[in-house]
Amino acid sequence: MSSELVQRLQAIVGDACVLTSADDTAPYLNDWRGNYLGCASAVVRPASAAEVAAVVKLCAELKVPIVPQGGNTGMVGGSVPDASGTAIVLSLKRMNRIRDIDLANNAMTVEAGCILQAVQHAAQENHRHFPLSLAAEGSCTIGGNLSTNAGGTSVLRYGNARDLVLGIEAVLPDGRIWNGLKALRKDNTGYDLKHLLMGAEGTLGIITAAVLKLYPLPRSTCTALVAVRDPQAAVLLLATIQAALGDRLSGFELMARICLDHVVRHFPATTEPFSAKHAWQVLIELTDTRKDAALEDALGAALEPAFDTGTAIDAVIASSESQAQALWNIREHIPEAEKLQGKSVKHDISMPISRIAEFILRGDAALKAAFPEAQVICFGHVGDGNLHYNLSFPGGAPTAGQTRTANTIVYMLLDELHGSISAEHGLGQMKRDEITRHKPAVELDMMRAIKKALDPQGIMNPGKVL
Ligand code: FAD
Ligand code: 2HG
Ligand code: ZN
Repeated sequence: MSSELVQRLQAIVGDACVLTSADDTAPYLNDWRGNYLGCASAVVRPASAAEVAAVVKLCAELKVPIVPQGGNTGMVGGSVPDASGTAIVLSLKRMNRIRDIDLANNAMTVEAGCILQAVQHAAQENHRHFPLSLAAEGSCTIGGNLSTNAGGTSVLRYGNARDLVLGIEAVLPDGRIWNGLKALRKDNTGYDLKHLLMGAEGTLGIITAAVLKLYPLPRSTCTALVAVRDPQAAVLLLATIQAALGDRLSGFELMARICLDHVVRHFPATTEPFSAKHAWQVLIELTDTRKDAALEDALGAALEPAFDTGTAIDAVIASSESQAQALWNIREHIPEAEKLQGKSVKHDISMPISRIAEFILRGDAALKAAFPEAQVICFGHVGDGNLHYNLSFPGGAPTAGQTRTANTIVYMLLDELHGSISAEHGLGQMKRDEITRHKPAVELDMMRAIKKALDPQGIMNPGKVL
């Protein structure tokens, strides 16, 4: 069977694009965090939607599971096969063409394997802005971004990945190509099917291309780091800045002191932004499409009352692009610094913004009681109610028992605060019982019905999400 599969895959994509040796396949079989190690009968690298369709048709005929993969930067093991070796990994990386840019329609059609940064640059070269932005943008692909409905650092102004899409093209689990590449801003002709494929983490089909929305290019930017009294002060400051500056606020990122400690320790080129070590800080970004928008003055004025009330206690406003980049570097290096520090338990969670301070207060106390030796690494997209609330154990990697207890503490608190156990990274290989315990039964029933209808054989990324 295996050699029949390999030969027939070779006939579709060519011998060089079916990888089977251990050396060739290794980079596709583990994840960025080093948490999951899988096995596959082959890694297949098609170059077109027609080739993807032929591969999927073959796998449907032979009942071979398919794990779609983009840049393999996911945080939850969604792009890694299980250890059985029965699946193939279908890498979209060769499908990296920008098919079309329609400036009058502010839209760009790209293939799924385009690297996010290449998409941003293509937009910029055409005097447009593609706003999705995350630290993995040099390696993640647009197909992976849409399949995880990625968030990142400009969601509060522009929305999640799914909000940036007008249409998609996808290969369904039976091998049919669905051409949904309409570039329409209004289309109420029944169910909006593209939204089923987005955020499905490759369990309902393979996204092969997308029509993305483009925005006017920002011409003024102001970046600042503001030390705040505590998380409640960060939330108050968010409201103050939003009231004063509206949608010119494009980024609002919270960082606990420990995040800076890790970045400074592991990236020695980093300079401390303040002379004092503050417990909490927010990175603020303002943008405007006008050239001389005087954003620094506007931010200074908005911060004044915050300093008067003690909400804000210190601030640096970048006076050059390189200073702004240095501030962003601190924020963007947090995941890597955390990884260099050792394995951690990650919680990518969301809650109403109004409950963030309460969550941190109660979560910290409960985790401290359960694990006096552990440290909470708290940072994230406060403007979206999305925290990265990770736990690191000085003794080394957390045990399965520690992970489960930490998850229980965090997830129970989130249930009480009407939050979510996965805000932007997806579910991937998260424990099934942990997922089902925190989702209403009727929601799970609808998800299972959709999966069964689209993928009755269960070959698309099995064991993920559901
Ligand atoms: P992969 O990791 O290859 O795949 C992710 C999932 O999508 C898997 O389930 C896979 O099967 C599926 N998939 C991939 N391509 C397709 C396709 N074409 N069709 C169908 N299914 C597909 N995420 C955020 O949301 N916000 C952040 O701020 C953020 N920051 C990060 C910073 C770092 C340093 C790192 C390493 C990761 C970060 N991530 C972040 C997580 C990750 O980068 C995103 O989830 C990204 O969207 C994944 O893209 P990818 O191409 O690497 O997908
Ligand atoms: C970020 O916002 C990413 O930097 C990664 O979503 C979060 O490493 C994490 O926990
Ligand atoms: Zn994030």
